[in-house]
Parts: sequence; C-alpha cells; structure tokens
Amino acid sequence: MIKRIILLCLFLQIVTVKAQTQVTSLTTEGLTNPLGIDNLQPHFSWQLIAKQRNTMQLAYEIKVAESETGFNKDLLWSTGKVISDQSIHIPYGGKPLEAGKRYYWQVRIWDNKGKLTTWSNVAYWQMGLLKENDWQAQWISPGYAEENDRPSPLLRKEFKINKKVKSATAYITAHGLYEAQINGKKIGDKYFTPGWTSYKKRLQYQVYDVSDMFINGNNAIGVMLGSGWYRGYFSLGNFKDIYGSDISLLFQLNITYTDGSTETINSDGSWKSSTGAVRSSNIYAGEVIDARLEKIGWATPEFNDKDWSGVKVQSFPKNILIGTYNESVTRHEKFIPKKIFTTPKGDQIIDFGQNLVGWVTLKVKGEVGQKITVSHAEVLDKDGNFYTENLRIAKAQDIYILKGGKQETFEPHFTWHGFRYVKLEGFSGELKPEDFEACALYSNMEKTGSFTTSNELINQLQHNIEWGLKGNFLDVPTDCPQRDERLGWTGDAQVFFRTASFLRGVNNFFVKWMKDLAADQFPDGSVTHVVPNVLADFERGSSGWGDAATIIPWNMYLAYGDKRILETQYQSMKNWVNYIQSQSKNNLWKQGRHFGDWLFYNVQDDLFGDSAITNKYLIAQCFYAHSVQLLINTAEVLGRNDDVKGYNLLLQEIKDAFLNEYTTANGATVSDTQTSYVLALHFDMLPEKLRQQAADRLAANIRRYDTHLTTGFLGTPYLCHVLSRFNYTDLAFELLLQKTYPSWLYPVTKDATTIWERWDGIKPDGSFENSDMNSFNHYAYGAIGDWMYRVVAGLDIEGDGIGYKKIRIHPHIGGDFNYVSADYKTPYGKLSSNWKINGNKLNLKTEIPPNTVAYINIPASSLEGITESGKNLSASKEIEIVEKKENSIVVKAGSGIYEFSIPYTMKK
Ligand code: RAM
Repeated sequence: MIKRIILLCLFLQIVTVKAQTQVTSLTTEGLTNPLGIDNLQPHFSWQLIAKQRNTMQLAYEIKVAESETGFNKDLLWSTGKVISDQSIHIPYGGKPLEAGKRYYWQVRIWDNKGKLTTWSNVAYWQMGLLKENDWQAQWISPGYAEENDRPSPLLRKEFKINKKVKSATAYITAHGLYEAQINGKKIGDKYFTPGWTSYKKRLQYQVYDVSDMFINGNNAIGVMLGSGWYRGYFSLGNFKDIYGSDISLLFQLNITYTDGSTETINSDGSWKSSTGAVRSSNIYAGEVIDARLEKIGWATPEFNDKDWSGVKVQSFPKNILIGTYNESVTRHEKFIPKKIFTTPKGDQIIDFGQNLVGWVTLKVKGEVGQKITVSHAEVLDKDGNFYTENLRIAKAQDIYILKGGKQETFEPHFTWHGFRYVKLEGFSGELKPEDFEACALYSNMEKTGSFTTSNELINQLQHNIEWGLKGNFLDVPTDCPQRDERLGWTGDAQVFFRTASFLRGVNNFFVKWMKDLAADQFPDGSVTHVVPNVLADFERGSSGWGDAATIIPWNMYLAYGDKRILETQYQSMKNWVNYIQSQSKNNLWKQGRHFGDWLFYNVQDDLFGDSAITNKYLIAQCFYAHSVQLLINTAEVLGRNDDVKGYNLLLQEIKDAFLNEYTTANGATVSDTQTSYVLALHFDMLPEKLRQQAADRLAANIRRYDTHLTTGFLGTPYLCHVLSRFNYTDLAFELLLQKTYPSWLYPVTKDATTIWERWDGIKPDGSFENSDMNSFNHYAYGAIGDWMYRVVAGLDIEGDGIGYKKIRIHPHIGGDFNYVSADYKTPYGKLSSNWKINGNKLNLKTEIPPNTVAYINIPASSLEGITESGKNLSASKEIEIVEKKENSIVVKAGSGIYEFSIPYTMKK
C-alpha cells in the first residue's frame, strides 16, 4: 500500500514537473557544446518548453562553472536573478576565459505563471587557442620533391603514451585541405577542412575532442593533405596556386593525463612525409587514386616509415588563425541507384534520381592495374546520352586503379561533384546496384523549415529549392557546384539569403562568409563579385552583387536577432555605400560594369514580343537607395545618430534623382519591365501617390506576357512580394502555378530535381541552352521560397520583433491549394502555420513558441462563426482581438497551439 502511495506521489510529481515550463536547447554561439571558441564573450541562448499557453520568461539566472559538477562552488559567473525576457544572445560576463579550457553552464528562468523552472541540463563549450603563442606546433610541409601531379602528401608522427589519458584535444589546420587520423581512425566527421576563407587574412582551425582515440603504448597520427582551394587548379581560368604553392600542416595535440600532468604532440621537424594512393586531386578535375601505391596502415603505429622523407618546417603566420563557428561539411543523404542502363551511344550509366553534390562510393573486384573511370553529369541530352558540355572544362572524373584480388572500396577525398548520373568505364561484367552509393556532402546546418502543400508540383519545387541549398552550401555559398566555377558569387547569395534562412540555420555560415566579404573588400569600399575573392582585381563593384554587403547582414539581424552582425559589418556596409557615392554624379550611379537583371527573359523566338531588358543603371540606382536604407536602419539600431541623419538626406536625393532620370511624368519607368517596377516598388523609390499605378503597370505587363514572369536574378526574389503588397496576391499565385516557360514550375515539368540557372536550361523542344552557362543546380531563382514561407504560409516577423520575438502569422489562401503546411524553427522554438480548406470551413492551426507573441491575421470579415479549439473566438480569454480590417481580423496570442475554424466561401 505504502509503495503504491509513493509511486502515485512520484507519478504526480512527474506530471506536475512536465506541466511546468522547462529550459532546453542550450547553445553557445549558436552551437551545441562547441569546441574551439576564440571569442572571449561567447553568447548564450536557450529555448523554453511550455505546456501552458501564453508562457513568457520574466527573469533568468545563469551559472558558469569549471566542471560539470562544480555548480555549487567556485563559479566563474553567476548572474543572479536578472529581470529580463531575453533568452537569446546573452553575452558571457564572468571571469576571464582561458585557452583550451572547457566551461559548463546552466540556466533557469522565472516564467509569467509565477513559476521558477528547475535548472536546465548542463551545456558546455571549450575555448580555442587565443594567442599566437598558444600555438606550440610548427607549420610543416613534405620534405620530398613534389611531382607535377602533386600526389597528396601523407604526414605522420609516432609517439608513446604510458599513462591514462583524461582528455585530449587536437587543433588542426592546413594550407590546402586535411584529413587527419589517429591510430588509423578518422578524427571527427568533417570534410574539406579547414574550409574556405580569405586564406591570406583569415585561416580557420578546427578543434576535436580526441580523448578516446589513444591506446597504451605506441600511437600514431597520420594526416593526408589535398590541394583544395588553396593551391589546386581552381577559379575561372583554372589557375593553380591561388593562395600559395606550398601544402602544409599545423597540428597540435594537447593531452591531459589522469594524474594531472600534460603533454603536447606538435607538428614539427620530427614528422615524416611520403605519398600514397591519392595521385592527384583537384576540385574541378576530380581525383586519381592508385590503390597499388597505398601505404597500408600508414596512420597506425605498426607502420614502418624508415623510407619516408622528413618534413620542412615553415614559418607561415599564425596570427591569422581563427576558430571555426560555421558548421563544417559532413556526409548527409545516401542514394542507391535508381536505374542502371546503357545509353544509345553505348555508355554504362547509373541514375541516382537526384541532382546532388558529393561523390559516389563504389565497390569493385578486379585485376591489378585495372582502371575504373567515374564521370559525372547532371542531365542526359534529348537522345538519352550522357551530357557533360555544361561542365565546361571541369573534368569531374574520379579514376581508380585497382590493387586487384579482393574487393576494393573507393571514394575521393578532396573533390566533389554535382551530378545525378555517373558514367562508368573499365568495369568487367554487369554493374550491380549494391556496389554503388552516392553520398551528399554539405555544410552541416540544422534543418529549420518545411513546407508542403496539396499541390505536388509545388512540393517538388520546394524540394528543388532545398536541394539547391544542399548542393551549394558547401562551406561557402556557391553559384553552382559542378562546372569550373563553384564560387561565392555575392549576387546569388544575397538574393537567396532570406529563403535559405527558412530552410537551415544559416547564421554561423553567413557570419563567417560576411567576414570574408569585408576582408576582401577593396580599400575604395567596392565589394568583389565573388567571396572569398579569387578573380581579377577589376571584378568588383556591381550593383545587386556588392549589395550583399548590406542586404545579408540586415536580413541576418532580422532572422536571428543578433546585433553583433550589424556591429561587425557596419564599417563594411558603410564602405560599400560610400563607394557607390564616390561613383555617382548628381546622385546618379551611372558608371561601372553591372550584371543587371542577370538571365532575365530574353526573346529568341519572339514568343511574347519583347525581351525584358531593364536598364542596368536604373537597377543600380534602386540598389543604391536600398543599401543606403539598410545602412540607415543599421545606424538606428547601433545608435549612430549622425549617420542616420546624413544618410537620410542622401537617400532622399537618390530617390529624387531616380524619379527625374528613370520615370515619366505619368509614373511609367523608362524600361517598363517587370523588374523595373518590382525594384522601384520594393525599395520605395516612388512617392506614395505613384505606387499603385506602378503596381497596376506591373500587373498589366505580366498579363501582356500571358501571365508569365520575365525577371532575372534581381527582380525575381521580390516579384511576388510586390504583387502581394499591392493587392495582386491572386496574380502572384497564378505566376507561381504557371507551368510554361518562363516560370518556376517549367523546370519541374522537365523532371528537374534542383533549381536551374536559367529559366530554360532545357528548352521546350528538349534541346539545351548554351553550354557556356547552363547549370542545373543554381539556387538564385529558388528565392521564391521566401514568398511561400512568408506570404503563402504567412510566417513572418511583426514590426520590431526581430529574431521572431514578435511574430506575424498571415496566411494567404489562394492558388489551387487545399492546404499549405509550413513550420519554421525560430530562435525561440517551433513556429507553424497550417491552413486547410474543409468544405465551407477554413481550418488554421498554428504553433507559437514560448517567450514570443504572435499577431494572427485571420482571413474573415467578421467574428461570426469563428471558433478556436471548439470555442467561440469572441469568448476566448487567451486571445485578444486587436484589429478588424476589411478582410482580416488580427488577434494577438501568446505561445501555444491554436486551432481556428473560420467560415469560408470558395472563391469563384
Ligand atoms: C555566373 C555565375 C553567377 C552569376 C554571375 C554574374 O558566372 O554563375 O550565378 O552571379 O555569373
């Protein structure tokens, strides 16, 4: 009996604890338990789980300790109770932090229900190396004379361990790329490390917890290097040695034993070097592996390296070394062959069913010296043959030479390919599906969004947008992943940023890239076309491209609510604006080379009559104003009042100049294209009284093209937003659902599994666009994703509620959709909007994260008949009715799940 009572009490306790608010998802610098933080004031964030609706944080308390169990003594930081609803980006404010040390933290909060939560689980972070002389390791390069093809160097070191290891941390970076092992096992799960930055100014190192990788007695470290971005053949023109001709390693291993003593194993003159199976490796060309030359066991202690060369100690700088905050590239989805077949030309092909970025792992059994060639392609031509012309000079070929005898497994190390199909040469006998697996590789950012609807083509479009991101977020945001390019084009990145932020947690990814943008910015303020910059000096200063300097930081701030991005980028933003100003005369930016509305609809066959050419300087003027506006917004947030004043005056002059130069007295733009109206309206270039007429002209223009878009890279992202803003959402839906060229769905009807560079990469007759520039994995046009999340599902930020502290939920019912279901992980937790037409009812289900408030726009003109969770809305105590508009009722609600049922009449 007593037992039962105790059990019941325990049960009740669990139930009440569960019903209470809990603190969860602790992150440091946006990462879960990160290693290698070199910022002395790391930022903390957490989320709340609350069963009760309308839960807010009123106060918090943070404790930081030196050990996981040390929270009752010797705290480094204890905030005490801080009255604040801030739960993201709280800077550390305790005792100074030391290099290499691990710190532990916990938080509890007081909620608005009068409850104090229990302490959260313990989270930790570990500091990186903070000063140049925290690095005891020396830069080393192979000691042998390199061959022309530059086989991948192997570097090794043996050492003894006689005591019990308590903890061990490895700090690694390279000139080139590295793959490191301890005792024959790969360290960590990352690829293409140390990642790509503006190497001469900023070189990342990675930090690994290797405590469990040692054995008692002899141990070995083995590191293989690849040329990669640093010195491999790369960039437009396929140059080598862009950052230097050396290939080098910096490796430091700090071991702490259980007896408290420490030891450091460093890269230094005692290491050995040689080459192995990887005979050459370049990003575009692919990799050549000769298994006959494999040094079996080279990274294990049993290996005999007496024939190996020594190493060269180098004096490369260590003061440019920085910690890594962006999520490194890791392995993701695996694909098995969908189809194996022979083409009309007689090639043996595997179709993996998805245009992906990564490589194929294959198993093969054959003769010694047998050569296997794996070529990659995104598409087949209209006759069904393997098509690689659009890769330009990128060979994209992996070549394997067999050792023979037993089954062998191959995959490359320091290259990647963009492909759906592979062509296989050199196999004897039939290809067996189980011997081939394609693996996608991309930066390991958290998935944050999903979007599904009742329309399968739109779902495929979403899928394609997501794969555009997966294929092109490989440490830097690239334009394309397959041809001899793969560069961080600034224009592409800025147009896609907002969409990307819905799909993945891209904050750290872009914090890094924006720092490279600033690092490579020219002294005159101009921004390079690609970041990190590997093009000629004159390749800079284009409108719509350089504006990545202002557009991305501002939008990062909106999405993630971290002011630091504005602080760190402010000078870069200002320099860009000042650069434009220096290029302008009478406030008109009318010089320089600009890409304009890149890849807009261009008539070849006079389908609709007109090519949609928008004057490049008209575009430049619009982006000039936009960048100035974003600089003003930023200056306001940072309290730089002089700049706010000065740039506001400038903005007015820029807009006046625009009106004089690019609009007629009746309010038409001189180019009279969709893009010209879209930019003029989206960036508020026109006075209030001219706006609706301009929107009407835009709508008429779209109708003139038989309800087709004609926009290129710069107009496309804002097209539907502008239509929605000026009461043309129905037309925006028509454009979205348009299936014929040019449209978003046209490629979907052509079996696309990614977003194409051009609206007509494959033409209606099945032939290809010009192979000089015809990527089938280019995310820019995927920027429509933003409108789908923000307008169709209606998930947005309300007013000044940056980081989604205040949320607007404003779904738009339209198109042929019966339902739309979207969710998005905000910094505060899950936000969702699901709407569904159910006969004469519209059901709207939405989830609002704790510690936020939402303004929900219910599509109805009166409260009559509207229920929430089965009760009359007007009777609800939890939901406040804020505003009744003509076609919507705005209600305010706190966190929780809400289910509205709204009377609905189908539109005719
Ligand atoms: C192409 C790139 C990129 C674009 C530039 C202007 O080479 O693919 O998408 O931004 O040109």
